[in-house]
Amino acid sequence: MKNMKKLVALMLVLAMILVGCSSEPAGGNEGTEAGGEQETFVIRAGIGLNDQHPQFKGLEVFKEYVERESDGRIEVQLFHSSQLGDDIQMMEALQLGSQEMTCPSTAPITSIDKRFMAFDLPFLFPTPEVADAILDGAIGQELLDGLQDHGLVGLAYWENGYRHLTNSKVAVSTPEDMSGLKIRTMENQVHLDFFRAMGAQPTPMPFGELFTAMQQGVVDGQENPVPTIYLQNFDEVQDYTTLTGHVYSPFVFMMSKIFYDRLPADLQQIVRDGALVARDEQRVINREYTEELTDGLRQKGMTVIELTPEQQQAFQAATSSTVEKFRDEIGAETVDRILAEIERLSN
Ligand code: KDG
Repeated sequence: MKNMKKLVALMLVLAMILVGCSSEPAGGNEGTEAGGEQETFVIRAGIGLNDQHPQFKGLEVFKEYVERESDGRIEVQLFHSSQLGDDIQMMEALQLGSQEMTCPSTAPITSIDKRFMAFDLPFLFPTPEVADAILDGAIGQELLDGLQDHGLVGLAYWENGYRHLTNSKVAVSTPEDMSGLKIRTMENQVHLDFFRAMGAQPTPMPFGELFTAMQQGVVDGQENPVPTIYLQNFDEVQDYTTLTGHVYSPFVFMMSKIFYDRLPADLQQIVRDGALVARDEQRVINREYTEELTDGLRQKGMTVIELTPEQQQAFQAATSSTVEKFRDEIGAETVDRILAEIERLSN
């Protein structure tokens, strides 16, 4: 019996090695140029959210653009709902060259470059327009460029959006109401810190495990933007949404550097342009959905709590120590430049 198990395990490993060896040519990424034919490439782009989410709509725009502009030399295959793994696993696959594209929130990218923690600071961006200006400006670009040292090509910031709290226990309108609530957070030190500061018990976990964790009562709640709460049907396992808007969450649309370096220059440019075309449309769709679906949550039966300016202020006050705590770890220069830029753009 033991030997049988060993044999099966050995066969599985062999099968995986064989699949691994044959998948690239079959996927077309080795390309063909025989007989004057041009090289062809396959991009597998994976995300954690489902195919109803504006993030997936962004991927569809990208696919349409790249396949059209490359005249079929690039095929883009789309995978949603963590079919290819969670954010961290997919970034690792990009680094190894075994997957071509993904689009994580900035929060898990901090395991690769701590400067991205700057975007996780609570109550940082006052409006989406200020966020756009900083992300699409010099600072945002420097951070994207830095990913090249880690085997990733950061192409553009897309929008996840302002994150809000949901839970199954209590109608939260003050930080005190959060006392003892078990809240799933993204895998990110800044998020863990400010949820502790609000009095909650944060539990980091990948997005793909979240719904079941709420269903089984492993956590009482979570935090995500409105389109995610609505489109992932969190109302089935959560009763209350509090519009805390405690952090603005960007996505980074990125490519494996190993794969990018294999593309001819004209296709690299098409990929770069497509990422920006898709960014612009994705942000528009995300903002429309955010507006429409906030009321949709009420229609689905959730209690939606809008905070008064005083209540909002109480959440900000509770988390005000986070910036100082993380300034050096993130890099004081990065934090100060971002804060100065926000100040300039807000006046
Ligand atoms: O596709 C993106 C998701 O994997 C993830 O980043 C969504 O905001 C998210 C979360 O809470 O994990």
